[in-house]
Amino acid sequence: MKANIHLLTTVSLAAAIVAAAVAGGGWTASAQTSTGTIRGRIRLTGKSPGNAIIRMGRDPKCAEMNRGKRILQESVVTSADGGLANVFVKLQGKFPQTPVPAAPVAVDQRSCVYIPRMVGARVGQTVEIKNSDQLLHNVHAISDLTNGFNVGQPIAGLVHKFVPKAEEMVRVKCEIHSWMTLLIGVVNHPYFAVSGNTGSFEIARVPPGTYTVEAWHEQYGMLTKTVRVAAGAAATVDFAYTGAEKPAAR
Ligand SMILES: [Cu+2]
Repeated sequence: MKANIHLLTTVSLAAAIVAAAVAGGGWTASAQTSTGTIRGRIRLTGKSPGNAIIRMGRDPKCAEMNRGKRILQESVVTSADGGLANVFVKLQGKFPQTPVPAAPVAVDQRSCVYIPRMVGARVGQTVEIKNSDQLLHNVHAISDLTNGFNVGQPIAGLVHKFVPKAEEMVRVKCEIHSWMTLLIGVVNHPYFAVSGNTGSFEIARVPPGTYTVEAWHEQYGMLTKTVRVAAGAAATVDFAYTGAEKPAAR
């Protein structure tokens, strides 16, 4: 009987340590060994269609800020060996609630483009959209759910704080400068990433299990793959778009 009580205490203590690690949201030793990592690379196997030159003449102030530069859309951004950037990767499904990061996701409007073009945010996490240009931008979020808003930012330094309420890919545009596009992937859990300039991505601290990984690109839409994540290990999931995929609806 005494042994049983001792065992119960030990188990409770272990559970408490795990709970504390999760609540803290930090990268602790126990989180490293009790969870796994998903790494991968996204490629465009077909020829890149290239990106259109942005004609900023509609707003002379934008044209002036970019004088002498050739500013391209970033619809299909590839590296020399075919890595595809700005692909939103996430795990499908529901997960136990974890704390939403206190740090905001920052987006800038600078020289009449959004920087970066794609970000990810948790439901309930603040997204700060700043205007660094001394001119009027209009920030218009298009949502099928409850993430929509439409605000004007007439001067430099203004920051619009937006707290997404529902999981969705939110497209943000500027009604004044039609070429401006921002994509905010809103997710209910922390298991998401945006592919970088080499097409690589990493999702850390994933609870062990089998998942469907979803990749979404604004021109080529969605691809999915199944992955098995083991504690203390890294699983690899690569995606390849041919370039013949139909444009995504949003
Ligand atoms: Cu604008």
